[in-house]
Amino acid sequence: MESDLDLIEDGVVIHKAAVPPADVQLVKLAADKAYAAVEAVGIGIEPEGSCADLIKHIASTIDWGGMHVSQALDIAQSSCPDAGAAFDRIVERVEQILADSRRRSGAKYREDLSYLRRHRSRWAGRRGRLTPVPWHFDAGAAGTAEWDPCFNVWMPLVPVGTICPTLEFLPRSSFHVRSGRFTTTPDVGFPDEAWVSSILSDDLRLAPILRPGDIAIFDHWTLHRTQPLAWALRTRTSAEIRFSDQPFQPS
Ligand SMILES: O=C(O)CCC(=O)C(=O)O
Ligand SMILES: [Fe+2]
Repeated sequence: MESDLDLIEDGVVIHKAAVPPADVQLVKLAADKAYAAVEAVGIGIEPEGSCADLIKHIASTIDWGGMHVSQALDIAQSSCPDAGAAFDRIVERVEQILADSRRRSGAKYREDLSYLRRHRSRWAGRRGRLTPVPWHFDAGAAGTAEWDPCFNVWMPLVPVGTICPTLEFLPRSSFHVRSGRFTTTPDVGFPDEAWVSSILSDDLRLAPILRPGDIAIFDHWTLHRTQPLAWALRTRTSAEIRFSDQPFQPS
């Protein structure tokens, strides 16, 4: 089921029940395993096995709450062997949805630009900290400008929009950027608050309530942020799966 927004015109579209919740659940199990392995390093437990170096590397960079989806699947491979195939099915399905939303052939999955991200609940205390992301354009903040056209398929692994933050979007912001109306747009990812307030005043904001299986697809010039919630009661894990017409070329 598709929302009445249009990806081309509005820069964001919501698809409910886009992918099977059972596949999302398998990816969530893998994510939970990978985060558990990485967080164990934080409390002094040495990782073992073939992914030990990878786990230690992620542990040293996990401050922002993220790791590559492919890294999580690798780490969890032995305990969740079906998660990789579940993720492949998800990618195949969203490539089709993306193609339909663009009314042209779909962009290709970019493993190198795709991440899991975890926000701690406020109750996590010393085990973690909240990692809300302020208003930004992925083109700058996620470094995807050079891969235009580029889309983020945002897929929460838990229900979001009530007790866990969803994303908040400014629909049509990509249209304004591309048509030059936002002339003060900095080409860096995070515009300053004053600039954001000046363009937000008369525009619709969208903070969709989503369940596992639902996705939000948005252009990398669509302004968005973590939904500000006074109380985030649960840890929220989500996948940001990026697609571009330009395939990744490993150097
Ligand atoms: O997880 C969040 O709240 C922010 C995610 C985000 O900005 C993104 O996926 O591009
Ligand atoms: Fe983003």
